[in-house]
Amino acid sequence: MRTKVLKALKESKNRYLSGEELSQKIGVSRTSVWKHIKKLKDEGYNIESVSSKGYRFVEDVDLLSEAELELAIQNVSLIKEVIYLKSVDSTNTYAKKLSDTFIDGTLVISDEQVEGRGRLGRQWVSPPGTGIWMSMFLVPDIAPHEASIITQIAGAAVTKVLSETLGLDCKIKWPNDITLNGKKVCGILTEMSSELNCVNYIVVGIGINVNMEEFPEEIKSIATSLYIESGEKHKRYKIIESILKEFEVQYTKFVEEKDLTQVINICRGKSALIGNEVRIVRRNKEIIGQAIDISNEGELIVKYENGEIEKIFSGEVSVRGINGYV
Ligand code: BTX
Repeated sequence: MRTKVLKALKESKNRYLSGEELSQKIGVSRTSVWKHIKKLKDEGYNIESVSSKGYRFVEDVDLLSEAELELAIQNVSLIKEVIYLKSVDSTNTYAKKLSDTFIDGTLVISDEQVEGRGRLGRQWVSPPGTGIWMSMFLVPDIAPHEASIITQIAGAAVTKVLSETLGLDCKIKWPNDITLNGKKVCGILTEMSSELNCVNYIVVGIGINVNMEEFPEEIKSIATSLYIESGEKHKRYKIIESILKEFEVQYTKFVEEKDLTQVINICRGKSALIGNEVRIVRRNKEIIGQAIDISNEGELIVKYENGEIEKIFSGEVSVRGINGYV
């Protein structure tokens, strides 16, 4: 119901909506309207109440709330349910812990993560109020060995939105990071529970640094945010909605038709690695090679100094650029 109140207020732009108008539009009592408005104000929405005129949405703020996220998923049929948390250890951990109770297409979003996770037990810094920390719980009918491509589907979706909608020239550092001007702006962590031949579930965790003005000392040299690179603050809910829509299109094409054409085109076209020297770290052994392409199945193709060519599956190795972060 609160979602409907928020929607009506947003749609009326600067115009006042009387309590009567709102209650008729939504089909609840005026007291109930008042309660929802109060709750929205408590959450931080700037809503003006004038006794003779009614309510007015003063300005759109960068706020995440259950009502806002319900609106964001309205046109994304892949997402069936959204869970919004003010703070959590990690949205991926949360989804995995509650996997028995979750349905396919559950989205968990938190304003803050206090134990955000990267790959191989690394930490993901996730302060409140500034980033997108979200996990999609999905139950695709695919084989376990196909699951790693989901990271690249998510990466392609984020990249498309950041470049086409926000006009930012981002790159994909295969397989799971997105960079802006050589620094990391987004990380993706896909985790899976499976049997030998079937996937029980997949959790796709996406972390995007949106409005941070600075980063802790330990990651300052490698991390950046959309705000730092664009000089503009962004509304997180808008970015979330665009990414979910784009992810839905590409994910469905893959799961239903095994079609990865667009995803691979984006991963190739926006690759931070192709044409560059990379250091392949495998079981503490390092080999230098040149990233020459990404295969149609999403593997990184590397050529070594001895002329040997290898296709690398994601997760198998750690890939680092020779100069600086990428
Ligand atoms: P990764 O292992 O590729 O990157 C982790 C490394 O990135 C860290 O060791 C650190 O050097 C650096 N780092 C940490 N925090 C940040 C940050 N905010 N911005 C840029 N660099 C950083 C990448 O792992 C995958 C991250 C996935 C995060 C999402 S958020 C929602 C979901 N929940 C969760 O716990 N993880 C995922």
